[in-house]
Amino acid sequence: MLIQRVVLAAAAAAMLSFGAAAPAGAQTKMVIKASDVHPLGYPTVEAIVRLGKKLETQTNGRLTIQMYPSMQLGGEKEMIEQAQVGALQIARISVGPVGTIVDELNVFNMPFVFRDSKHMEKVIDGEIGAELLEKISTNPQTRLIALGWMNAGSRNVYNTRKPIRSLDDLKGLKIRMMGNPIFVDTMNALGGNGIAMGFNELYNAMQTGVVDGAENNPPTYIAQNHYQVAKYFSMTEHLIIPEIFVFSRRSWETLSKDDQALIRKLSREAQMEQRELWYKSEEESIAKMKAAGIEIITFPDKKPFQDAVKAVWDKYGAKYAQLVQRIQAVQ
Ligand code: GTR
Repeated sequence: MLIQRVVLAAAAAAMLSFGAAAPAGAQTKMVIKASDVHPLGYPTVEAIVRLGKKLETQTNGRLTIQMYPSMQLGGEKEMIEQAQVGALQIARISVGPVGTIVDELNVFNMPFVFRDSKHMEKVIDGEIGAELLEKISTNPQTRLIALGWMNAGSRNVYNTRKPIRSLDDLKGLKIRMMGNPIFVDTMNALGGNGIAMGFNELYNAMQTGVVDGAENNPPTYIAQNHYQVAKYFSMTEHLIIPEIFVFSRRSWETLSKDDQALIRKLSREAQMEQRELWYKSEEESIAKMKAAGIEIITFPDKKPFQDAVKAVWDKYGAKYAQLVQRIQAVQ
């Protein structure tokens, strides 16, 4: 509670100073606050830091990005709220929570919707990616401008109790999922017990046994020290969810058209550069997992998992059928 109040007070103060520094359309000096749940050096954080450096150079220091990493401004829900009121300018978040605001985005939150990471990249780089960014930016409820996508690999189940080698092993395990009913339903369909919870509460929840595990990509598992408490990692790859970075619409409207165009151009570059950082980080994280003695269980045949989530497709699939067809057609 106290922490929340402090964060909100800091956010309100920042909002005032941002508003004062940037009257509409003026080419004023501006410090753009960016936030991420991950630490400095993590691919998504680094991509925005690099974007900031380019922005600073190309505007002769007029526009700069100040990064608040490691959940300094709270979890993703809090980051979205702060960006909506203009207390934060750039929030790098998962598409998971965005789907609860703009339903079309949920197509990317469906289990096994992409064939692999490369397929997902083709989709986000192309027409569908552009359309979905536009949906976020033009939806009056979001109060956000969507700037670009990032790669977050695939999500895998890990837990503190035992190696999961089959669907049966998941039975009875409480697995934390991101706050979106699709994810809870997905975990339940896989046989586990899906529990929606903020990312900022997860480490403690695993440590104290409130949940038995979670699901995420290897870089998150390492960067957030989850491997220290949950030692069994199963490569289920049930979700491939891209990340997104958004700009506060309220702050965006105070930027000149030229500044907006420059930020858009650099965002596209960040989108393409981030994936190089991503693949490197994925490799390094898997090496660290092995060095830490983590048992990594792989599944050459994913069919049992794909069959298990049919219930999720039956429940939500029809809404996204057209988009899914277009996604599948992307080669
Ligand atoms: C990570 C992602 C975060 C956050 C987190 C989660 O992979 O980078 O943005 O969404 O997962 O599980 O909440």
